[in-house]
Amino acid sequence: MDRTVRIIGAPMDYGANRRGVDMGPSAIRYAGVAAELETTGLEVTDAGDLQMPRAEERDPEANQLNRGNAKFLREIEDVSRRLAREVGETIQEGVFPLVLGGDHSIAIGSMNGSARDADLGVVWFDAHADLNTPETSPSGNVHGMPLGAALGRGIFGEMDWAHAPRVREESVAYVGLRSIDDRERELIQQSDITSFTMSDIDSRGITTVVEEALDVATSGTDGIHVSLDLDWLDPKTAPGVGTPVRGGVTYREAHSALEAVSSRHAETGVLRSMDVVEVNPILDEANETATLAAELSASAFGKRIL
Ligand code: 4U7
Ligand code: MN
Ligand code: MN
Ligand code: MN
Repeated sequence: MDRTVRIIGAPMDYGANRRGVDMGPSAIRYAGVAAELETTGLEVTDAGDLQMPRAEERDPEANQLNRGNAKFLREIEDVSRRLAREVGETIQEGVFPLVLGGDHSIAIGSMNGSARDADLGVVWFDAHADLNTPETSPSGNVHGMPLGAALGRGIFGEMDWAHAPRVREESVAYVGLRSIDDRERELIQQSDITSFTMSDIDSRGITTVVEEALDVATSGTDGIHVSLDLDWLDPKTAPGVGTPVRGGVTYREAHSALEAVSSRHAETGVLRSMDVVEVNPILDEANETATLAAELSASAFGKRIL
């Protein structure tokens, strides 16, 4: 790949119940993400972390909008606006933004930045659908809402920092779902989103499924955003995540999926932006999950393990 990658740390910890994902960017850097990426011949720069107040210093219920249950919405708005600007400017410079989370609510900012000058397809590697809104969320945790936000569902439709009008349902593909809320299931069924569950991977294989997801996201768009939630993997392989769900993809499947992304990019230059989220080193053993996050990022950019 001929591009420079800029690492952007987004130590957001407002979107989930269990504190610790704010250490994700440090843990992934410590695991050697820059060196991993450089093995593929890429130039790598690091923009450092976006500054944000610690969740403990804020009241999750303060300054809330008068509808819905979303926690820390004002703080998340502030970070999302700044992250979107940084991602948008990075792409304009011809540099590839790799955003390290932080909880998955950072994807609101990444997708808004990436979709500023482009119709954007999205491939969402996750155990969860993240399609809730403040009206449907059972938890109020915004890490379960970033796709609902980008697609402008519910009150997110009124929020310009959340809604990314150039991300359309028909260009969004889930890969690896296995934990969906009842309301989300209805929303997915009524929507034009394509969803590949774990059973699809069981029966059809990771390669076929990822190729089809890439077809969905690239068709009629200018490029794609890849969002990688580490809880997509099986918790035996990636224990350091806030919301583990049994029955996820294996180490091999994860690598082959991200390698398929890099092959598609090598053919058609489709990859615009990526985020790697939900690494919680507090819950981890020997920084295993962050190491995996670093390796998988390199796979997305062309590193091959035999
Ligand atoms: B993650 C959940 F209710 N759906 O909304 C919610 F099960 O970014 C979980 O994918 C969300 O890790 C998980 O709180 C968000 C819950
Ligand atoms: Mn998840
Ligand atoms: Mn997620
Ligand atoms: Mn999670």
